[in-house]
Amino acid sequence: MTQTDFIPKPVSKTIESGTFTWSAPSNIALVKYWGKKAHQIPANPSVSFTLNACKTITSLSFQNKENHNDFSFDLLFEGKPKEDFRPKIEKFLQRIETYCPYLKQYHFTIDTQNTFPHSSGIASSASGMAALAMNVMSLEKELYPEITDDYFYRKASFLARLGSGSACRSIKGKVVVWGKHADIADSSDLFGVAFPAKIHPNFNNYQDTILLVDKGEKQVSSTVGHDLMNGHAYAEARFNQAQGNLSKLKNVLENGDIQSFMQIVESEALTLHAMMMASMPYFILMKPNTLEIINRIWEFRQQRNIPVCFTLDAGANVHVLYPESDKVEVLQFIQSELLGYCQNQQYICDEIGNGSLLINNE
Ligand code: 2P0
Repeated sequence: MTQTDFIPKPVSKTIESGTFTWSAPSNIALVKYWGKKAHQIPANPSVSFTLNACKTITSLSFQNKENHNDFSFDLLFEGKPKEDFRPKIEKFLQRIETYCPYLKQYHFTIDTQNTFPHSSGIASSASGMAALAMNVMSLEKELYPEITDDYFYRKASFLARLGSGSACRSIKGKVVVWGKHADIADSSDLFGVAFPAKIHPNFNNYQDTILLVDKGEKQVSSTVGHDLMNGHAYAEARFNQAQGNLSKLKNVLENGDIQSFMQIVESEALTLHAMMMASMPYFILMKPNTLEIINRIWEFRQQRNIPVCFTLDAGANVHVLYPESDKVEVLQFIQSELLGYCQNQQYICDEIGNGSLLINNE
């Protein structure tokens, strides 16, 4: 598919008003997206586990309006006006306008909330943009009832990507690949696709306990971080490495080799941060407690022979990944040895989930 396939024919129908509500989860990348080309095209393919508990719930109400010249919307966060989010939403609407030419016909009220604590250091852009894209597609489905389910979800991922790259991996599927890769059928730089092969039962309900090490504002936005991969000394080697790691991880997800899984995932996390440290300007998003936790995880793994590993996002928080069968022991370890390194001892128990969900359609 190409991007022109997502431009609809002129709409023949108008709807007066309505409301949809969708939830969309966050996701955690195993092979990381870090570096992009124009129009939110990734420099390398990535793959993520879809999360379940950490999500954004967004309602979109729409009303037909007289003037069709401008975007018009009110923005609420947890029911209260939130002007800070306006520029991001305005930019999103501008980016998707070609693909959703009907948007200027309506006034929107967007009301959004997250299930995870405010400023927890967990990025809400993935779940937030995914939930908004699902709502837009619900409106599109009203206007074009003939669109197929496949098109509906593909285009939702395509739109979400234009809002925030990683958001395209929060639409549908437990494991999602975004970015063209020779080993993944139907993979595309334009949208995420559900992992096409059967995933080994070792990864069923895989656990992700998120340790909140630092809940402060990030010193560097992800968008700036991505841009710093342009002209980065190690960029080409990194993009090639990600291609190779995705091939390896594809086999691992099919054959259930958790030792190799841990090796690839931890190497990806550390490489992501190594890229940040080696960019110009350089920056460090890990905190001393991030390293303490990593060392404790390695000690525990060696002493107890339990396959627990970590990954990192673009921040100081640590995602602790482990099989469901080891949940009791690992949670005991986290509670007794790792919570002291978390801000206010805060953590979130999450696990692999299925993607976005329609909550309400009026
Ligand atoms: C990822 N991250 O694959 C990588 C790993 C963070 C670390 O994608 O500029 O919010 O909106 O496309 O998607 C975070 O960057 O950036 C991210 P934009 P995004 O999940």
